[in-house]
Amino acid sequence: MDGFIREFLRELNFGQGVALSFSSINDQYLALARTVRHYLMARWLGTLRRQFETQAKGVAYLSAEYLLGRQLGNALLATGLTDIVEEGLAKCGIDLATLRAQEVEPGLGNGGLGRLAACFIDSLATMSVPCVGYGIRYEYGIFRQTFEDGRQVEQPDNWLALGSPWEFPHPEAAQIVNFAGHTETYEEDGTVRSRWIPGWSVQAIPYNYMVPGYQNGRVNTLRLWSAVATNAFDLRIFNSGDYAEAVRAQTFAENISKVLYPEDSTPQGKELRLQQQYFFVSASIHDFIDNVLPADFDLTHLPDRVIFQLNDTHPVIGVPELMRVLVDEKDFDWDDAWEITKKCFAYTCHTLLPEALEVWSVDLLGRLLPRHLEIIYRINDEFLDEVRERFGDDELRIRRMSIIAEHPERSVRMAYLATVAGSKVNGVAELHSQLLRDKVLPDFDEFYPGKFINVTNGVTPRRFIRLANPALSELITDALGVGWLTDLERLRELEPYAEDEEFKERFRAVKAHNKRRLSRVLVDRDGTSVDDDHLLDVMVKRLHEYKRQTLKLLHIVTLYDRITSGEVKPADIVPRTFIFGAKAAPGYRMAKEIIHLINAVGSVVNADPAVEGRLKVLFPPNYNVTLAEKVIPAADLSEQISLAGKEASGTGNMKFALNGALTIGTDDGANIEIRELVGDDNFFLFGLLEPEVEALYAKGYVPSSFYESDEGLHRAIDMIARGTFSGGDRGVFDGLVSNLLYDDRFMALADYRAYIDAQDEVDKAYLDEDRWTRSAILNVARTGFFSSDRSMRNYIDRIWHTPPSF
Ligand code: 26Q
Repeated sequence: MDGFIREFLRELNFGQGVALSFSSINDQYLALARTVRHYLMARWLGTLRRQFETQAKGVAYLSAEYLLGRQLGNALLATGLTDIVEEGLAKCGIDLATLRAQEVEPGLGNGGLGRLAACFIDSLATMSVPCVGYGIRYEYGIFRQTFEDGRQVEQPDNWLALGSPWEFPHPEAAQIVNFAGHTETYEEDGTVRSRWIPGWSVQAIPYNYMVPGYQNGRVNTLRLWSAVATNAFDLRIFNSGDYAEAVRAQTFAENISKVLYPEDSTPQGKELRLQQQYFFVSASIHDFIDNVLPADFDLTHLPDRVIFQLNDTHPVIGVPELMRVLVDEKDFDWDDAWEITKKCFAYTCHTLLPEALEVWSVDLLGRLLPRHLEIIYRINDEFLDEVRERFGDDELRIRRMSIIAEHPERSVRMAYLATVAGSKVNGVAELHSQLLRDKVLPDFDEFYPGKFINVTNGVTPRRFIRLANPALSELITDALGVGWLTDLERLRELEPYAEDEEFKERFRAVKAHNKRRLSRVLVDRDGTSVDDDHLLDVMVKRLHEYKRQTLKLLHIVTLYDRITSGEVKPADIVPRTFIFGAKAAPGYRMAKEIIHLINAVGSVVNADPAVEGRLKVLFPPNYNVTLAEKVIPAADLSEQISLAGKEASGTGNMKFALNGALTIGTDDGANIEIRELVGDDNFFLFGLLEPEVEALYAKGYVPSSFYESDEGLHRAIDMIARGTFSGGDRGVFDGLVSNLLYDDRFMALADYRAYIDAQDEVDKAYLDEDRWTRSAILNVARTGFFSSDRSMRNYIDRIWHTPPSF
């Protein structure tokens, strides 16, 4: 410990340049972070050296998003230093928790997909699998959400402002990334070849981040790229004497990594977004070839050394990029290059919504990346030749399967390109993978037997159990001993404890403790609180119509109606606190209206004395990983209520179950697998099944008929329409109400009655404390499957073939 104190004070004095007595919390936090990273440095260098020596095959995970969450706690956990640091700081009169709270989380992702990437790289490091994560160092991550009069207002996320002690810039390892210009043909040895004369370029500067394995001596690397102007970029302009223009040119280049796009569905096809994608993918592929492989490496053997995993279609432009490198730069024959490329990529799909499938207009792509468009055309021509060979001139099939769509404008279907190029295509939960094969890409499934597989998502138990829920972790360790954190199926051994009175009592005490902890956090950040004796009912996830936050609202409004109409006495209802956490894409109007309504309902319900405090609606702004770590361990009930067939997997659902919340959920995504594991008695299932949803669409869904025939629903919608939550103003939520009555694409009204009935069952179950605790324990005991270590094992065995290294 004295060693730690010495190191810490050294960092404070010599790194930060302040004396302890004059240091700010931020000084202390930065010094501590740097001290802790020193402890990881030897492992990091060792990992890099051994990686170079063994030349083992590794994963290059390509993801436009990494939603990492705070780093300090995880680094302390990985090194096993937490206790020493806590005591050492205390001797200096410093509270570790205060310093941890000082860290601004890197919010370099929107939600599930970005957080999944963070969980995966954690698991790979913990399992000693060689992996480098590649992505973008956005200067501004996901916006900070505030509310003004209940409406969402976005603020820039200036996460780098107070310093970022976890990153290591390497300007000497910069890559050049080219854009635009034109292609030209030329002849060489009697063959006609094409080359790219780019129009402009930027520099990609890598910033390395440590990805420590859990107490295993391994530290992998996350390499995020930042864009800066090249010297050539502005030199010409400088020399022409136009200083202002030259500076403007720099700004143009640096825009590329400036900000994370806050849409997580219905991508807009913006040029800057395509620039971002190509920017990080091109830099990453070149980086791997230049810096990870030895200098004399024969790229024929590239598939023995790397698999590029495509996290959704965002990095798919890497496919024509690798082809271009091999054919144009390394003089490979096209067919040989294609054989190599096909073995080097695999693709994970994360959606089922047609509007979320990425397409780029040929016009835009051809302007920004003319050579890549040529390559895509050739890949498509040869692919369609193969299709013709198999199926004859089935013109409809050819049109359906073409990587190039003709309508509504000529464009590149990125998911098709990824499917044609990928050695494997995986969905993220059983149902999702099935629907992917049957509904989204059936022609491809027929054409490529065995290419489509499922790998159900997972979450890292290090962050989402051990760090987020120390009290539960201690209880588990008391029962099972150590080792479960890297072998999560061992949670099964908790099953007998579901009948153990003393364990149950302690389990309840853990939940109560976590609720109080959350309450303190909410008091500090928003001046709200959670009552000890309330059922804590939580819905936290991006705001999207398919996720159906409005269905949750209709439940709350119905409970409120039961009280205000006198149907039930407040004393007779099970007291509940509802917590919402959700960001809406800034341009998604309906989502923003739903946010407004949640806040409006909260204001009215929370302030109405008739409710007698038995219902409370909280919507802490700016839900992020940091808040998730406090909310999830406190929850009693997890809301996973998407329309069946729309949520690819969900990963929040797994985190809640692992922390002993019961799920109320539809037959969708990974909910299905959770329910199969925990058992019907320990899960509140409701709602239409996916085939029933399809059938209802097919026969013609009329939402208003549900409104007409269900009195509770009628009353709830009328309350909203009448202005109960908008000071009597009927106009405020008109768009939302009309949408529900006349469109309701995601069938909230069709599932309303089943949902309300299921919620009434929840109330009954909660009143039986013993039964509830038993179910909650069984949720923990039976969901070890959802460790991202298991997901990674599946990827390794079935897609990557990258065994653990050392
Ligand atoms: C694409 C192009 C342009 C701009 C933005 C985007 C974009 C960005 C993010 C598109 C989609 C996303 C994120 C999608 C996402 O988070 N999907 C979720 O992935 C989880 C992990 O697999 C699943 O659990 C969720 O079901 C799925 O919704």
